[in-house]
Amino acid sequence: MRSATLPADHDVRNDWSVAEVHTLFTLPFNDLLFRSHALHRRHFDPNAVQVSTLLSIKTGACPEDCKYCPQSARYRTGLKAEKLMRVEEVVAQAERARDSGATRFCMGAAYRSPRDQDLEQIIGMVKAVRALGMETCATLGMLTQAQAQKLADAGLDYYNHNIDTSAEYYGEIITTRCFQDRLDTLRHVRNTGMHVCCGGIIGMGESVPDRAAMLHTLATLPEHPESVPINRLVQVEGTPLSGRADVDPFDFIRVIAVARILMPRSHVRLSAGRAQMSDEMQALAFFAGANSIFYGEKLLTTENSQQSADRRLFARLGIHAEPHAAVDGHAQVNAAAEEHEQRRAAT
Ligand code: SAM
Ligand code: DTB
Ligand code: SF4
Repeated sequence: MRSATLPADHDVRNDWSVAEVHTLFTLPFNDLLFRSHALHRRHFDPNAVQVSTLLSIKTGACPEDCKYCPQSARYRTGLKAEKLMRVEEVVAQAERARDSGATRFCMGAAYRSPRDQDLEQIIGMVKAVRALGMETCATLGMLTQAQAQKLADAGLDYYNHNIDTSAEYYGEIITTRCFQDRLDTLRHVRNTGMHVCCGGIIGMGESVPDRAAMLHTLATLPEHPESVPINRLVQVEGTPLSGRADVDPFDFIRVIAVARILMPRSHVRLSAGRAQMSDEMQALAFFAGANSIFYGEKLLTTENSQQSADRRLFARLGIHAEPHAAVDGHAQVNAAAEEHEQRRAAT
């Protein structure tokens, strides 16, 4: 372990080797969690979790063939397709989310890539949601450099674009685009200075080396994504991936812990799949380093944990919602972690 006297910036590396990441996955569970939790405390208030709400602003009828996704037009899941929402409807939903305690609002659209005329409408949403004082995130599929720039100019804080799995396993899950397409969009987003939100899905039949390779790709990008969603596959009947055995909960927690160690200053989000997790499993995920959740009745098209259950869980664990990091997410979060350490030292 690194010495506690080293500056916290020393923990941030972009030169991880695949072998190092593999080694982390083979650590005994307690050793891995001890290490990830220690790092988590150095960089964040360990009792604060960011609360984010998701909204599907354009649902279903997607031309892509992602085998996990209920929104692909190729699978019969019974999902009703819906056109791009109007700006006023989106703002009303964002207000509701803000009033129930969310500080961040993520708008998702089932596109391979957005049409320029739709992007104009979405830009209207970004501006209006930002005006409510919320952090904004959008996930709209592949973007050209010019499209990414338009979103950045509109003030979008984060763009979500997941790599989902390893480069090696990608072709087993999606055939209508390739891994490099994802990396290209991520580069376009990064070039604009927007924050990057990028993670993946666990439970699609991938191997542990695939999980290690996925996290290795994220942790060796020129800059770590500021937000790293780790989804547990939500199995939707009619999609090719439904009916699989669930991932072992401890194996899922290992992914959270390794993500925390590799990207110590990023928010690691315990994303899809919480509705199927016990409170104990979620508590372990927070201990391992997860510090962001989706809060609200729905994810995009599937059920999320009940809001009342989340409020009870936070109260039982003494967790509070992280305040909105308006200007520089990292700087504010580090300040919060320092404050927490001072409070702890004083008691
Ligand atoms: N169409 C855009 C794209 O693919 O980038 C944006 C929306 S897409 C639904 C956003 C992400 O949701 C996917 O990259 C995937 O990681 C996640 N996702 C979709 N279906 C899921 C499922 N059944 N279980 C877990 N995560 C899922
Ligand atoms: C992410 O990584 N997970 C979210 C968000 N980013 C867009 C989406 C989860 C979707 C789960 C399946 C559904 O509700 O359709
Ligand atoms: Fe379309 Fe995105 Fe679903 Fe893939 S994950 S089918 S691109 S909505």
